[in-house]
Amino acid sequence: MKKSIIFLWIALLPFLLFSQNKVETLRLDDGWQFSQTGKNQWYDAEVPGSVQRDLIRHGVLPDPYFGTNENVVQWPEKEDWDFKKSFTLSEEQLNHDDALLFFEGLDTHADVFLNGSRILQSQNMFVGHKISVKNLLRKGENNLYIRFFSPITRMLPAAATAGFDYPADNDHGTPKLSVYSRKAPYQFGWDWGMRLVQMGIWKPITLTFYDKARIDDFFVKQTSVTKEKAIIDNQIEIYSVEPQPVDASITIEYGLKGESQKTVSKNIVLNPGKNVASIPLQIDHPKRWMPVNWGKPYLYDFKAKLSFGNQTIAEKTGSVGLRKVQLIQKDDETGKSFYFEVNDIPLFAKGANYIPGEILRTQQDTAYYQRLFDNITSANMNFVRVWGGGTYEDDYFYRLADEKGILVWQDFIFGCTPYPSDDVFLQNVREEVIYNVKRLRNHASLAFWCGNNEIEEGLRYWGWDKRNTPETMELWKKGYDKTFRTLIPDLLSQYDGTRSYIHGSPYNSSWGKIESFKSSDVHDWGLWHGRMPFEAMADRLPRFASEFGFQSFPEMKTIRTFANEKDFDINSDVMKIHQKSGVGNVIIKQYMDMYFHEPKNFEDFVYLGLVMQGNGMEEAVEANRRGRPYCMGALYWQINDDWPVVSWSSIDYYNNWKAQHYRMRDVFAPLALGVKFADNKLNYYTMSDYLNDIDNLKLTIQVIDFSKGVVKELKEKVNAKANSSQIVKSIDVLSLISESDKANTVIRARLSDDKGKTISTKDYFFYWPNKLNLPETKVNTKIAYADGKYTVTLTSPKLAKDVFIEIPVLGARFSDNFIDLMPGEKRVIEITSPQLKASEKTPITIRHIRETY
Ligand code: NHV
Repeated sequence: MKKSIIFLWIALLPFLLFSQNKVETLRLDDGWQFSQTGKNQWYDAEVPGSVQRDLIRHGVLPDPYFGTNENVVQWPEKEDWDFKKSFTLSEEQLNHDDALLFFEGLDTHADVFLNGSRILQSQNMFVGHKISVKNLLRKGENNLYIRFFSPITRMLPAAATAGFDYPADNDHGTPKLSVYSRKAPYQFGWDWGMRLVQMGIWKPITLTFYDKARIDDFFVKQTSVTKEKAIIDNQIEIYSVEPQPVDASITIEYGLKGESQKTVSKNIVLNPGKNVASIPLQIDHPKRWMPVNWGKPYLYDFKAKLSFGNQTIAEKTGSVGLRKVQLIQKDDETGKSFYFEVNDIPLFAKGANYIPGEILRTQQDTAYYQRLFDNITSANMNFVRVWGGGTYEDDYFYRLADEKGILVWQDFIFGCTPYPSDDVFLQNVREEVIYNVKRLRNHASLAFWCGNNEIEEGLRYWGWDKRNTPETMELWKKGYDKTFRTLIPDLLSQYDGTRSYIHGSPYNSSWGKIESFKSSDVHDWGLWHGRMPFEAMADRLPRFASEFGFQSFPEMKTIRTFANEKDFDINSDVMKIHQKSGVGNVIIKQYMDMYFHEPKNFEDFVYLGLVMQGNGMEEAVEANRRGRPYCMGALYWQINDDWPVVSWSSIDYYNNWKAQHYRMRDVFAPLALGVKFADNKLNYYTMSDYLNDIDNLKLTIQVIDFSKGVVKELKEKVNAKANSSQIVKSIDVLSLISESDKANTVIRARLSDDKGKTISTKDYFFYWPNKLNLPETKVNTKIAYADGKYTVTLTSPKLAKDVFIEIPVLGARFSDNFIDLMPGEKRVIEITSPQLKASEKTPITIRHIRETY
């Protein structure tokens, strides 16, 4: 298990750069021990980490993912846990004016003691704590002790006195306690998540010695950004430990990364304690941060320096992209728009919902985030939603988004249930909002804030009123307004003031009420939960699709990591524990009956499910993208998993792309072909994100018989209009083939540039596989083996549909997969992984649809 080091960068930043002032920061992550309270049986702890993560590491708990082990790893949630550590300090260190202990994150209910004094009572895992401890420290050995209280036993009295149960259906515990703690909801279970209610030090701890004053916060507030001018207010929060008011100066150094820097300075008087300073500046003709495909995500370096005379006391830096992002909700002739403008240009949002990447959350290291963003950009996304059932993300997440030109939709961490709204609870929420808004507000990628996931939709439409009294419903509705319509937006205008906000997602719609689609983002669960066919999605366009998705099993090599051959049955205990949606397997089977011949066995079932999810979701996403400008976004549910499980993800826990991720890459391409079949016509679309028109493109349309190959070909010159979707060619199908040929014909369209290079291809089948006359055929493979890369050449005399290439190496990357191989066509697929060795010739297997029945 790797240790996350990314926090260090942020924590140390103010101090690393000016050793002349002898600021010294110690990391207090090493040498921790932990024990169950009262047991006095101490184990080494990894910090950041969690009790459960450490118990697994020490073999006290088994691998929680394997078999039915989830059942036997639950007991630690009901116990309290103690953590202790000693550290040594020198006289010199104690001679500094102040010592600041910084707990970046404690999960969740904890009392913290230092040398005999209780210095902190933590009750919110999302809030970091800075505590001045100079008076408590001593030369030689110092002792820290943290008692973590079970969130279960701690919150039982709350549930016992509430007078009602919260409808937190995703919380797999009884009673449902997740709502009472400000703690990642998904730890309590979700419909794709195992339950592991953790405790522990989940972010780093540092101790910083400094003199005179420190910079606590540096907000580069973008008051206005246009092509001509960026107007910026630098807001700096300083804490002075000088006993008297003192003269000081602040200098802001700023400029494009790597280029010469300008400065502005201001003299100030620092009073003892907290001070705030504001330094405005203007940048003419800024190089604006642009999302991916629209230009470069330019970043400026900003540095705030605090000086006494000519001695620099403290510094803080920020990497800032100058841009304007707005959510446009305007009444129009069809309802109310819901789209984002970036630098005044409407953007079609392409992307996915992101859940925490690990149930053992602290395992997410820099490599994890790099891989995630590689998966995001490789699939041609420009948007990602950090969904409200998980956590606010680590700074590094947003930094990568800044650097790659990806926009982030940020939910506050509330989802799918009402929450308490008493004063004590709301005070806790207030601290959390302030802390996280301040932590994240400099990021260019952070596009906007959303209060929560689906709470209002639940209050209005999920039947909670049938299970609860009118008084309870009233309490929840009032509580909703207090939290999401008053408290959070008020804090945002105070602490951000540059971003759009909606109280919740969906904003004002429900998937059962098609009328509501006209004026809101929509979580359209008509597909899947509503059991509507994929085809229906084209007729249910929302203004912005912020959730919709379809489940699949992960591929066999992932299943083999947690199940044995004897468990390969959807009704086995092992498979059932890895399917958290009560209706999941029934729905998968129902859809499969609609679209495929019954598969021969479990492995074929798994394979067909992947194909169904991939092709079906491509159809749904494409409908959204063709549907712009009415519909301006497609964020599917969900990109990732937090353990190996059956879920709606497009990439499984072990980083294997499911069919869906390849299809998302195709349909999200900056310039992609789309096709809609209606009234026996095929309407071809260019769907372009580029900001310039592209002329002189060639559209080639081939009519391909499953056995005979190409029987007809048409060529056409077309243009792709900038930042839009438009029909470029309409074809009468009966001019190409007869009605009866539809079952054995595929129409392949190819868009190429003036040099003949393929930009996008689109295969159109008139039916799903159970209505097609797929020929029996054998796919021939030739494999060239090299270290790190296998190259597979595939051919087939007849159509082989949805060819799946498998290799038993977790996380191996394929240049393409789940492909249609046309009669006589040759396709070359590269498989890459550091684990591949030329000498080993790891076996590759091939599957296609006709072989499954
Ligand atoms: O079920 C898949 C996902 C969830 O994992 C996640 O919470 O926000 N999902 C489904 C829905 N929302 C979300 C909406 N679900 C329903 C609403 C009303 C009736 C049935 C299902 C995500």
